[in-house]
Amino acid sequence: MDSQTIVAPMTPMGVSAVAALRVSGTHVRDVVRRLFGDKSAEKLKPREACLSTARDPQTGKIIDSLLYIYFAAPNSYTGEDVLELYPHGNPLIVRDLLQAIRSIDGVRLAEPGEYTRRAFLNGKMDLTQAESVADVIHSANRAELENAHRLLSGALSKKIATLTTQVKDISARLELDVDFAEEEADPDFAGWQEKFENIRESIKSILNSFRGKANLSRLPLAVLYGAPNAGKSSLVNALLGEDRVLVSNVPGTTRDFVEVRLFLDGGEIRLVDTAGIAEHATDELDALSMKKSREILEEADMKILVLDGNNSVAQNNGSVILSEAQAKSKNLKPDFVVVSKCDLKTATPNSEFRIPNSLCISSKTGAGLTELKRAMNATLFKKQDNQEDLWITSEREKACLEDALAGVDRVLDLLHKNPAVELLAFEMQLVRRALQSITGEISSEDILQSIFAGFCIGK
Ligand SMILES: Nc1nc2c(ncn2[C@@H]2O[C@H](COP(=O)(O)OP(=O)(O)OP(=O)(O)O)[C@@H](O)[C@H]2O)c(=O)[nH]1
Ligand SMILES: [Mg+2]
Repeated sequence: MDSQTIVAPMTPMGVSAVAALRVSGTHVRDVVRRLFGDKSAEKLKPREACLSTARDPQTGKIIDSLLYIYFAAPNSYTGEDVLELYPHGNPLIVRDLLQAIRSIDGVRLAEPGEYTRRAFLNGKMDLTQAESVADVIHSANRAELENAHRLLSGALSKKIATLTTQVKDISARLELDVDFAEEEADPDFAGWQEKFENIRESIKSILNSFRGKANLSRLPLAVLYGAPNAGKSSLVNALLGEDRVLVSNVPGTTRDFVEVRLFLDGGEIRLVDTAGIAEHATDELDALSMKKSREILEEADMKILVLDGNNSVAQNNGSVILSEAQAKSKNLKPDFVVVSKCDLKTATPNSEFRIPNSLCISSKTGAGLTELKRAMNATLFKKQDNQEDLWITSEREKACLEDALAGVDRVLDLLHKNPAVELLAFEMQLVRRALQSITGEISSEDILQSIFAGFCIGK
């Protein structure tokens, strides 16, 4: 393995209260000595937080007063000696500290995912766990995060280990038969067939659970739309709890759609405020705005129609939108209807307006907003049926499982035909190898390269 010591920031470059850097490798003690002095290196104790002043080893200039913790191998994330440093979160300090550590002999900047790669190579985790580290960081909602945690704790590894053992056991029996073939032992083809049918089912069910990588850019999208002046922009501000988008009593205030991020219980979502959709456009710009509103509605996971509860004309207009929606345009069909401005006395929902998914709200008083958020959460973060069970997210693991499944099919085919046991043993070995490569019991430099290249630096 690469004997060089690596260093990288763990936190993004930006201003924050505290930043974090990590050093891993055999030169960790040396780094402590050069930054904090001989005494600090001598009294270095594992897992003890030390407050000290870091100085540039070349110039002796103060870099920062900071906290650091040492983890002695093998009891660290990577399994090597590790030093974590927590300077103030000023990018100038982080750069200076990084530069100072890199200038020490035997230390270089870490490559993406290199800490986790070393953790895998040192047996701290298997490949499914290493891959799930990226999922833990990039999960966009609670369900994904919980799944990532299940993967990280080794839930998939356990399932794969069970399957591998089952295949190994049968292979071992078979190999006995190959060795003692002249004694004409009777291979238990029927029994093995049943076992392989079960293995096949298990592999298929893991394969069917595949969902793709956790991805922050796949946030669910809710779109607010409705007649001009209905109170859409006010609702965006009220949901965010801050004055982010422009509000006025002039219909047509919002021209282009505006996207904001909103946190709901289940996770983060994209919320879009659109230009009001009237029956007729007043001018070319108005027509263009309405066209854009309709376009973004096509992408929406939840379309929320806002009806002006204080304006019967607008409400009728809303009803027009709604009836048009129900009559022909699938795009305008709302998933949820909000009747706005319920703080105003005249704001009573039209009695003919009976829609199951509707709610009266006020952006002024906040009435109904909690219920609206709950409804959005329920639609955008639907509960999964297999909440307790896990799903796989790695294309690589999926490909290995497909290889294993194809192998199992070949084994089953052979078993039907009462084959030569050598052939059967060979196919079983291929199944076993496909399963073992999922957890990385068998892996190659190329595979590791492609897995860890997708990680961020510092992980
Ligand atoms: N009393 C009261 N007034 C509201 C409420 N929500 C919005 N308004 C008022 O209604 C007017 C229109 O609000 P906006 O949020 O700009 O409406 P909009 O739907 O974004 O309008 P366009 O961008 O023109 O399509 C403003 O004068 C708001 O102050 C509410 O809950 N209560
Ligand atoms: Mg607006």
